[in-house]
Amino acid sequence: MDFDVLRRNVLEAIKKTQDVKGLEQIRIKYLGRQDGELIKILRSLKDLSVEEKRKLGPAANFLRNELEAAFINKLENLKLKIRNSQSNLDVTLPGKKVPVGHLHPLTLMENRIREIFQSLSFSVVEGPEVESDYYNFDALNIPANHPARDMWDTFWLRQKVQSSKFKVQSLLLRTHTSPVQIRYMEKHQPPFQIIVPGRVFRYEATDATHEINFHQIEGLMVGEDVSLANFKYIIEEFLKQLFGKNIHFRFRPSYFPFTEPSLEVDIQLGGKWLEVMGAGMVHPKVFDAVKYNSKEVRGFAFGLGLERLAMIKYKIDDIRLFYSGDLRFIKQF
Ligand code: FA5
Repeated sequence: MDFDVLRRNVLEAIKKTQDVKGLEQIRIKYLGRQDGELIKILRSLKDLSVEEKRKLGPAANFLRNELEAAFINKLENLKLKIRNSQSNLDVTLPGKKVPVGHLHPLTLMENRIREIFQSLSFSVVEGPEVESDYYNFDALNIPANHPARDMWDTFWLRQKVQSSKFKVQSLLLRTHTSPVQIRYMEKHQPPFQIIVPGRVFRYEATDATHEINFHQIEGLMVGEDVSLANFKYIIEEFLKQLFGKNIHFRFRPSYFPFTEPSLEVDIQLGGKWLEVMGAGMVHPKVFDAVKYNSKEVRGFAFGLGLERLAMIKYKIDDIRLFYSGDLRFIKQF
């Protein structure tokens, strides 16, 4: 058969067919590997003379490529038509909801606490998570070998630092936000009132109310006439704004080396008292460490547990849920 005739026939057939099945039949008829018309021609080439082969061989290959491309092209067109005919676009249907991310309950809680204290004229200050033992302990009246160091199980770092102010300092992951009190007082003069939100770390066994990695918000108010009565007023105001007027809480005497007197605040959760905050009047030795005149200034300090307050607010009975990464938990907030 003449190449031109074959070419015309095939292209004509491709053009006419309107479905994938028919197209496939045409492909098998002309380009099929077993008995396709073109294959038959290619096979018959072997009986020709070398000269004829040279002439017809490339022409036959060229034709095969051209026809194959025409088939593929037609197939794509047919598929597109099918897809278009199937998409019954109904513009009156409601749109698909785009999933929007949201804040972690601890972030929500921290934002709310910042808001309340800012409304009470407190400024927000931050400090480093890797601390030296001077700021985490010594300056807070907890010297090396003092038994009170056992109150905070510590993650120590191997690395040490040397500075002009101190000889060699051991480094640790801060066990509370209280070291930022010292850092702030070294650089500022009273009166002031600050809060310090931040992440803290303790090398202790975890359970429903204890994590090794959690958050505290430190508070510090220093001035000439600051008293424990001021502390009680601020904390009552804070707790009422956070939880509402009917919140049950209690102040309980306690001990911290950097406050005197010291106390703790508990809130009821599921019939039990949950400790949410340590506090007290700043110890004169702490003022000495930052070179304040401890006879002239007074202040109160507190450190509250962010997770514990979020547990009460959102009625969560296990602290470990905050860090579980479980979306079923997170999506509820
Ligand atoms: C302190 O860390 C003191 N720095 C608080 C303080 C500041 C006292 C200023 C006086 C003046 P304490 O170890 O009790 O204290 O921790 C304070 C709060 O952090 C606790 O009341 C509790 O709410 C929370 N907390 C303590 N340990 C954990 C833990 N493992 N997991 C979760 N929350 C904890």
